[in-house]
Amino acid sequence: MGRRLLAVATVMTLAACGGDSSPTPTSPEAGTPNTPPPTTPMVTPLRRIVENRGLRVKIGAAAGALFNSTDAASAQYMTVLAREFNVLTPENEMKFSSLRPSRTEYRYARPDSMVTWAASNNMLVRGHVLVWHSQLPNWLTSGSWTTAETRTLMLEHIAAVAGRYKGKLAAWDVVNEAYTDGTPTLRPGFWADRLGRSYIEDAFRAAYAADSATPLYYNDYNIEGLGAKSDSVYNLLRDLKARGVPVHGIGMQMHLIAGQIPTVESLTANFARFAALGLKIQITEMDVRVPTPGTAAMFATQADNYRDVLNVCLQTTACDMFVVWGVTDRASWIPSTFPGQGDALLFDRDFVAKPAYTAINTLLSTR
Ligand code: 9MR
Repeated sequence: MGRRLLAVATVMTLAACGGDSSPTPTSPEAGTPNTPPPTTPMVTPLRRIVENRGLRVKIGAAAGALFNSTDAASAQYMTVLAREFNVLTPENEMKFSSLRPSRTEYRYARPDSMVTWAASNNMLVRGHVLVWHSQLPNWLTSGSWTTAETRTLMLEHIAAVAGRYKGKLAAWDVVNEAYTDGTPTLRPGFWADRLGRSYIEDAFRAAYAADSATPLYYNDYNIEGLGAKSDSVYNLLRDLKARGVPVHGIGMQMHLIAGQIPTVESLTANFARFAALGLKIQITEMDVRVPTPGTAAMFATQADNYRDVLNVCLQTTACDMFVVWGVTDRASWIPSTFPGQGDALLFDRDFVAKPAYTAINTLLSTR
């Protein structure tokens, strides 16, 4: 698919540069401030390109277990996260099961620390996620709730969590993955089974009531190109918009397989039809998995795929954010979910920038 940038074959060289306006990064592990870290690319970091050039599209990463942890790689992780990205999405920390060990207890310490750290690093935060069928606590899923009680549980969760972060987020994923794959219908699950399809609009209205200033997103996967599932989501959002439900954007997760992504034409046409509904578009969880260990050829294909998707976003006025689902191949959801696959991110296990990094850095630099 598409042209291949010459640059993608070259793994980034290993010296410091830091970019026009950013200080020369130093490695927290290197000990001596004048010793550049071994994996700092000799290019302007992604966020600095975006900021220096005033590009519309912000560039982000999901932050997960390595964020401020005791893991030996955490310091380097934090350095790369702050250096390269100006958006942070908590990978799991704002999910129902993470936040609420019981109906009355809320554990905000870790997501709060991410929001505070992001602000101090001049980064935006995407809130993820208010209503999803997955990562729900046992006290909730094993309870025998009436329909009315279930609805109250959903609404009180949204009011509390969206209220907590009111004014602090750049977006909320309000409803996540409401449609099945294959022949897309409403996905069965805790909320849908008890509340039916109306839970979707009720969730958006409740999020708006709690925080009317933050753009509210529907987020899903396998909806990036034209197809039966994106048709279903398109019809849902068209209906919600027509009835005045406060939904402002569509999150295209973009969990892709190298070499098997939708065509640029399909992505472009699909983005255009959602934009025509008056919706913003954000790429919310991009990764491009390869069979592991990845080969140079697969990483070149992966780089093409990253570049093509970013380019569609750059060319679609409504698309204003490009978020990757993790920082380093050292920490990704993929190997445990798809054994034998992984290496899907921009930095390898040692935080060395991969051809995919070079491809998007070059694209941003030449836009
Ligand atoms: O990356 C997340 C992983 O650590 C969790 O174990 C998993 C639980 O289902 O969720 C992963 O993130 C998902 C995201 O919240 C929604 N879209 C799909 C992502 C990958 O599964």
